[in-house]
Amino acid sequence: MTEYSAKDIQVLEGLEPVRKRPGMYIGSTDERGLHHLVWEVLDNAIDEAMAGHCQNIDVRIHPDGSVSVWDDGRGIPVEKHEQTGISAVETVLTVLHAGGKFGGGGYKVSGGLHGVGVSVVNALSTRTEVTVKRDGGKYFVAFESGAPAEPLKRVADSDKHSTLVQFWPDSNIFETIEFDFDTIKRRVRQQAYLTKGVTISLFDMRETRENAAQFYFEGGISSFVQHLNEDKTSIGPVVFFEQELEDVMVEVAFQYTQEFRENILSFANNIQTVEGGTHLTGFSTALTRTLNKYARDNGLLKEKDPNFTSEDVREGITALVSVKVANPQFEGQTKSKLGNSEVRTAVDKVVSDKFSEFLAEHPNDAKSIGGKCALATRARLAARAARDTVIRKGALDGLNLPGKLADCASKDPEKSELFIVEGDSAGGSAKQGRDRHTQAILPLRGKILNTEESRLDRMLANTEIKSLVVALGTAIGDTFQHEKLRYKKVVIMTDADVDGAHIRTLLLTLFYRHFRPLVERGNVFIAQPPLYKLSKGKQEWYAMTDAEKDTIRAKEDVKGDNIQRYKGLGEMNPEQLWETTMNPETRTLAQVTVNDAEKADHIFRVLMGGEVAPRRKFIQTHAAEVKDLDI
Ligand code: 0RA
Repeated sequence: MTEYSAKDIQVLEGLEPVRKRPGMYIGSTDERGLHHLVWEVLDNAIDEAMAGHCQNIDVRIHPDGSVSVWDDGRGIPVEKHEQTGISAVETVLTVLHAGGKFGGGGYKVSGGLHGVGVSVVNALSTRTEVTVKRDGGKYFVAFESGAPAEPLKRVADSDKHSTLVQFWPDSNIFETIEFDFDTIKRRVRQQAYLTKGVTISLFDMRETRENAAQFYFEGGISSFVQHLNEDKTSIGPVVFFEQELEDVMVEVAFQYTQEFRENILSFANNIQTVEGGTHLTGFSTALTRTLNKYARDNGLLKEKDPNFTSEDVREGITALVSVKVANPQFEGQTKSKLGNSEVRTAVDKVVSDKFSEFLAEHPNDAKSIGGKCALATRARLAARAARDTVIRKGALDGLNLPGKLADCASKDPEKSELFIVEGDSAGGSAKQGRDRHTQAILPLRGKILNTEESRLDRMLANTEIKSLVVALGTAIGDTFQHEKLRYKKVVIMTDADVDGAHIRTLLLTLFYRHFRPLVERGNVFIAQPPLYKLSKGKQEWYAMTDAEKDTIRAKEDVKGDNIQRYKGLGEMNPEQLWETTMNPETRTLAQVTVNDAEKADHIFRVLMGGEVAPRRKFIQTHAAEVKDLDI
């Protein structure tokens, strides 16, 4: 250690801010922040692939809690830097933002957004090991909490070139250090689609879930669009354009579907730009202009008809817009909005030119795409008319709270909670058990709540949904106002059986599609009623899971028939419901994330949508998971 003490101090000073305020560097220290570490390391390997130096990437989740990323790129340089006396690889691992500062413009394009660098990963890990093969040798270096632990040494000869980074996230920093296979798989798949010619393998080596996936997509982003549309009914083929224009590499793939919603993903240098930006604007403008011109020229729009709006031409589209640009400017709240104005012009021109050409050369596809836009326009006008009627009737008038709603006394949204309860009987228990100052109860009859394939106008005609919308106070669709939300917490409370799960999925889908800001701002929760009640004499225990039940049973020596399995909320009396599920002091609430809601939306589409094949596949795949199917 003595040999390293001086540098230690320097390094610790360098990385200390990261350990002090991890959120500033990786956004958060929850599950998301944890996975950010993987993205950071993976992005480095992807950069090497984008520069054309790497064909294979291998990601592993290890049983000891670490993740490793291996690539067969050039290898991080290992030679000593003249001035600092530290090797390049050690610099990259210990100096903030050092990632791209050496190597003399090795990358034509580089991510640059997550560019916080792998040193951040190092700082937030108890241990990080790097193995590099290059320059005829195999080299190894290790760090602990960002500080050098084992100096760089040449451990063997090798004629190969590769980089292996393995890190053990610090449980003192992260709320959880459990990596999620599906989350990583989604990301790996996405990156593989975006990076032509690279094969990315993913292995989950934890004993509990032997799992592997490998991704290689010859078709690049066209395959991605195809994948996204797997369980939708498509209109026309996947359209793909690719062109480099004024130093901007533009790749666009899209396909129309019979869905109502659009699903447009945009990327700059392989980094998803969730807030959009100039590439998206360019795409949307060109799409609208081109389709309007086509519709006018071909008599689809008559002289008196107004133009398609950009919403009309995006209805049902699944699109991927990916650009590579030398100096990406990332703006916006989460630095995920592309700002380069030259990109707008480039994307606009590529899409205008090539899409006009496509429409001229494929008259049948052109006809069905044009028809879809015309349908979207008619539906938009009809929905507006219907909504106006509903609003005029006063149905959404805030003053007309639904009769079934047992509102709370408090009018302060910060203090108020809305429980959406399945069924009238559970609703009764909840009304009696609640704290009437702060807790409102809205019983819904679940079966009626089938919103799939429904448009806004039809949804608002559904009394159950109307009650919910009025109770929330926010209105819906393009008149939605988050400030009007009457309850800070909106809690879905359903039975712990298959029907309950179904209704929960329905409600989550509804929130995801029509009240997304509530999900994004963390207003939506799922109540966690207990699965079991155990009793012995006058003592009682509640268990949320099977495991918990077993523990209590062993510890308290509770015999067989003193264990009650709750099938429905209605089986609990009001006091029990309050105590176990509603009392803020003792209850557990699960906050719904956009990710959860997105999953529910997907499940819902598969289960309720028009396509039969994906539904059969889903049911076959998940049949084993349905344990208590009471029919
Ligand atoms: C800078 C320069 C060179 C390679 C890399 C960085 C590099 C970094 C990572 C991170 C993960 N895998 C990587 N592979 C390569 C190239 C220097 C040269 O050989 O010219």
